[in-house]
Amino acid sequence: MAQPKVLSIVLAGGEGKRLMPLTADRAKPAVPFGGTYRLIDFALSNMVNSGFTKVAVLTQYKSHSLDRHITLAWRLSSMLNDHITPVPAQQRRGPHWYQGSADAIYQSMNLINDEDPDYVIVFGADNIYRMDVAQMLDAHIDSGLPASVAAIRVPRSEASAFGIIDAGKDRVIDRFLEKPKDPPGLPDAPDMSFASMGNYIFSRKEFVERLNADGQAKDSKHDMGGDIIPSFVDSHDCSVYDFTSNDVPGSTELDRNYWRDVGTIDAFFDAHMDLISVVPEFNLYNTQWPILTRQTQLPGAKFTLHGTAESSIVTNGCIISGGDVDHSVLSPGVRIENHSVVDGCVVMNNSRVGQNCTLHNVILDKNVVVPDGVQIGVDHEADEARGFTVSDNGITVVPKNVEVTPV
Ligand code: ADQ
Repeated sequence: MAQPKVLSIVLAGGEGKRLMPLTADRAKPAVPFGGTYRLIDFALSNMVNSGFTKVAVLTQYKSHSLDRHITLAWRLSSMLNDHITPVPAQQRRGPHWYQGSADAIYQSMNLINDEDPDYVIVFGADNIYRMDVAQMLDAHIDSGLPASVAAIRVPRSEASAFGIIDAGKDRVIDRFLEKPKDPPGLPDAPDMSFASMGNYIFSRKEFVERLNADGQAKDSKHDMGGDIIPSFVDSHDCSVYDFTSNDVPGSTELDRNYWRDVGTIDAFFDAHMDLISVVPEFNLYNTQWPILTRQTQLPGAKFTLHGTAESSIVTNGCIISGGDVDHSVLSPGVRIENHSVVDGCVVMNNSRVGQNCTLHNVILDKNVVVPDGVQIGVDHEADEARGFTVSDNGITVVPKNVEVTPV
C-alpha cells in the first residue's frame, strides 16, 4: 500500500511570556535547553525520527535566532524533496499578523495546497519529550475520525494550564475544556486530569474546511486549542491518542512517556534537573531516538586545578579551572574559575563565572559575566535589587549579556 502523504506543521510563534527574561529577545521555541539544544529541537527530532521529513515551522514573534537555527541545523536532503522550512508570518489574508495558532495555519494554507497531503500533523514546539509520531498517525487512521489529539495525565493542580479532555472507552472525545479554571479530575484518579499535549493530527479535507470556517468567523480567537479542536469535539469528530501507548525505541522504564511543558521558569529549571540524575527521568543518551541539533565546533570540556563536576552535563568548550560544579547543566564555552561553587545551575553559552563565586539555583542566560566574589541565588532580595528575576520556587535568572556588578 502506498504511504499516506503527510505534511507536518510545527507551531513556533509562541511568545513565552512566562519564561521571561529568557524570551526577552528570542521566541520561546528558540530558548536554549539541555546544554546544546533549543526547545524546538525536541519536536523536530520527533518528526524526523518518525520519518516525517516535510515540515513547515510557522514562526512569528522575535524569530531571528529561531530562523537561523532552523536554517543552519535542520537542512535535510533536497534530493528527496525533504525539507524543514521556517515560514515567517506573511499577512497573506489581510493586513494583520497571526491572531492565534489557527490563524497561523489559515494564513499559510498555500503550504497545504502545495504539498497536497492526505494528513496534516500539527505539533507545538515548546515541549520536552520523545514521541513516535507514526504510531499516532496509525491510531488516527484507525479511529476513522478526522481529528486526533495526543493526551497525557497531569496532576489536577497543574491542569488549568492545559486543554482538558473527557473521552469514552471508544476514544471519542466527549468534552474538551481549554485551560479551565477548575479542571475536572479523572474517574479512576480524582487528583489527575487528562491533558492535551497540543499535538494534533487531521485528515486534510476536514481540517481545511474547519480552518476556512474559523478564518471567516468574527467571534473566534482563531486558536487551535480554543476554537478548532472544540469545533471537532462538538460534532463528535475528534479522538484522543493516549500518549502512554506510545513506545519509542531505546526508552527506559523511567523516561518512557516523559513529557514536560516548560512554559515557566520553574518548569524549565525542573526539566533540566530531570536530565542529570544517575538514572535520568529524561535520558538524552538514547542513541536509538537521538535528539538532534547543530553542534558548534569546539574542543572537549577541560578540568584543571582540581576543578570538578558531579551529576552535571558539561558540554564542549567548557573549562572548569578549579571550580566545583554540582547538579548543573553547562552549555558550550562556559568558564568556571577557581574556588567557585556552581550548584543547581543552568549556565548558557559562553557565560563566565569568576573566582570565589557562589551560584545556587541560578539560570545564567548566554554571555553573562559574573566577576570574582559575587554570590547569586543566596540572597533573593539582593538578586532582585540587582534586577534579576526570582521565580516562585526561588530560581534566580540573569538575562543575556549582563555584566554583573562587582562586589
Ligand atoms: P499553549 O501552549 O498555552 O496551549 P499556545 O500559546 O497557542 O498554547 O501555543 C501552542 C503552540 O503554538 C506553541 O508551540 C507556540 O509556540 C505556538 N504558537 C502560539 N501562537 C502562535 C502563532 N500566533 N503563530 C505560530 N505559532 C504559535 C496549547 C494548547 C493546550 C495544550 C497545551 C500543551 O492550546 O490545549 O494543553 O498547548 O502544552
